Amino acid sequence: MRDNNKSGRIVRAPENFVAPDLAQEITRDGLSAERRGFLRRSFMAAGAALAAGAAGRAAAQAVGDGDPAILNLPQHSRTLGQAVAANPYGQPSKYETNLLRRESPGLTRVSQASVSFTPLQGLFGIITPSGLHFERHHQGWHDIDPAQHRLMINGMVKNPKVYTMDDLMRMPSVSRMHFIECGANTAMEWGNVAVPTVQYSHGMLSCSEFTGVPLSVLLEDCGYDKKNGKFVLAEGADGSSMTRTIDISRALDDVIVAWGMNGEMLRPENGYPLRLVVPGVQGVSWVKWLRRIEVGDQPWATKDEAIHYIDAMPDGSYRQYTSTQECKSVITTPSGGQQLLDKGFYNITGLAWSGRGKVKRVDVSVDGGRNWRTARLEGPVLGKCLTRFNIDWVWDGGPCVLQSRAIDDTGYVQPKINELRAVRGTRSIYHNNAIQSWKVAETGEVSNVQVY
Ligand SMILES: Nc1nc2c(c(=O)[nH]1)N[C@H]1C(S)=C(S)[C@@H](COP(=O)(O)O)O[C@H]1N2
Ligand SMILES: [Mo]
Repeated sequence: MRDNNKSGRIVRAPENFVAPDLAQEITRDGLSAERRGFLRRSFMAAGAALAAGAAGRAAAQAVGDGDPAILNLPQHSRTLGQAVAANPYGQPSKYETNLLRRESPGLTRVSQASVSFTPLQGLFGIITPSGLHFERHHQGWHDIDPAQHRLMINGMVKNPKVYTMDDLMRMPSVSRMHFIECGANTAMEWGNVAVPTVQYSHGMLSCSEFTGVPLSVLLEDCGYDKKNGKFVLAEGADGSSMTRTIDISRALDDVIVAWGMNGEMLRPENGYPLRLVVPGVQGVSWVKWLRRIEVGDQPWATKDEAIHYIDAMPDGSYRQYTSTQECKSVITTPSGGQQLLDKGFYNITGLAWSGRGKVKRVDVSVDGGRNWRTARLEGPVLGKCLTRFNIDWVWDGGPCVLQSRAIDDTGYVQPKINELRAVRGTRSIYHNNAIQSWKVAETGEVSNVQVY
């Protein structure tokens, strides 16, 4: 195994960057005992291990080794199980209770204006279970009575209208799978390594199937001013006065006024009964508890676009109205806080996405970016949606650095952290789409590092 320290500078997370209660969470975080076991059990069976290379030691036992868990008929094979509808709204197994969205202690002063992060390290495929969708509220969430909720469309329109939920749900609807990423995802990592796990570094990211009426249908219905209507403003019904400007070409393209998420109504935390879905655009524009759309001829310069959600540039200026989430990827297993239990075969897996279209290719390096191999993309590969990738790897037990690099169908290549810093500086909060590095130590411990 090469010593990566010779060419790349590897900076370990300084211990004091992890708040004490956060440090405590790392041990509880993400991996249940079962899932840790999964890392060990994911060694391939004998035949495949041979194909994967001589280093792969088959971890599964040969039949006849006498494992009592397979030789003895367990209680559940000999008794009557529970009745249907014992649990009318299904819940995860009691063995999976460690998989939770989590708040980063001390990140914000109050929990009503905060974030809970999706546990990416424990999820498969591309869909985020609705109960684990990340949350970002500026003024807390409400469970709004849909019978009382209204959507008004006004401004530069011939016929301003107020819609009830029933009115909206009678209209022709579409269902599409899209990711949502907060513009501040990975914000803590601009200057240095700051958080221990992928849940905290990348967990302001979720992906769902959303159902609703295209905004273009509603704008047509109200007779928007096709000559002078250049922008729309979306406004939420919570106390945060959340408002964002969206240009009309995007509004007419793929924006959805959505009530459905993963086959059921939106969860209250995610905007029930109505939210805007703005594919490829940072989360803040996905206005929740949507109550008003105004058509206008110029951007509104509201607080959430003039002084918040702006990019601090290295020359001291600020960039407003950045919206598209650039191409990005991250390895979710193995990732920070996880532990490889033995050398041998592993299937490295992660997520890639682009706010500009489809993911074309994902490369994976296990030597800190010197050599790259192309990963498998698991289907479906959809535009402005998460794409799951995986690649086989035989760990020889030596220290190494794992990275993924995504390329989208515009040809844009996800940058290294130092490349991004060269053009964006380090004072920024938003839009950090740099390549993520995970260091695997000889002990099998995986930690967050930055490799230049
Ligand atoms: N009305 C309203 N809409 C809102 C917000 C909010 O606080 N109020 N937060 C925004 C931000 S910053 C993000 S990242 C996304 C988060 O959506 P989620 O909570 O469903 O993950 O909602 C956006 N829409
Ligand atoms: Mo956000």
